[in-house]
Amino acid sequence: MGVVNVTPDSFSDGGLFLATECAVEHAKRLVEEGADIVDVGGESSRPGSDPVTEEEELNRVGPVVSALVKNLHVPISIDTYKPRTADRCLDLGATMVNDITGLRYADMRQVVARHDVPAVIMHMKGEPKTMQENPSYGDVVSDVKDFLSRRALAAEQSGVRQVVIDPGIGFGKTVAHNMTLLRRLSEFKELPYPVLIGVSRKSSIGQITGAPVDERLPGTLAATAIAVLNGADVVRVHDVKECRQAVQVAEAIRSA
Ligand code: HH2
Repeated sequence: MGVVNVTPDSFSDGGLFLATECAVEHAKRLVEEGADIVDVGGESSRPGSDPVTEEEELNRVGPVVSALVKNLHVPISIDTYKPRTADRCLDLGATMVNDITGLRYADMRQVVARHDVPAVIMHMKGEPKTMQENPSYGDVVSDVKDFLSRRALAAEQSGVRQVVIDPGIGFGKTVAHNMTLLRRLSEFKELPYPVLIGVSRKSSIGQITGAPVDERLPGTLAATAIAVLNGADVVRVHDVKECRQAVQVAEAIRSA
């Protein structure tokens, strides 16, 4: 899954693809490099970020989704927790919803069910503005797994038929929590859903290595390969070409 952030403030590529044409060109490149899904987002969720209005979010992502649906042959996912944004983008031809709040809102569950599309249910403790203020867990893997299991069940009860789960690396978690989730990722495979991981360029990699955000590709490749080895079915990344190769090698090792 290749990331297209149509935002002025995303942590690693904010402002780069704010103009529709830039976002579309970028998405085309990601597909040429091997992305099987393109994930379009219009609101940054980096720690400390402020939400944007539904109107602003739709103004950013609507034209991009329209253009991508016409120009690309891969599924377009919409990275939003706002039901109206999701509904409109699905009307425009997107075929997947990526919800960092884990389909918390009943309206969103209904939108996903009505369009009968897959949804990513991600774990986040708190909300982006405050989530990194001293997050704590009993056992992080059990707690996150319980949350995902409950949310997936609620989604299914609302008529959602295809759920993908995501432990939410960096969303209300310390470096130790994130590393534990990656090391014990195979435990999430006990649930009957595909697993998605987004670790690309994240601050944990910076905290471990000291690398600034634009120099975190080697760390991203290591974490991505290990996630795949431990069972990740989908990886959400910025550097598709490089990650694709890491995924191919990790998959070959996993199935050897
Ligand atoms: N991470 C980000 C955004 N959306 N969705 C899922 N399912 N999993 C993730 O790990 C995830 C996500 C944050 O990364 P990015 O989009 O690059 O940054 P920003 O939120 O600043 O736009």
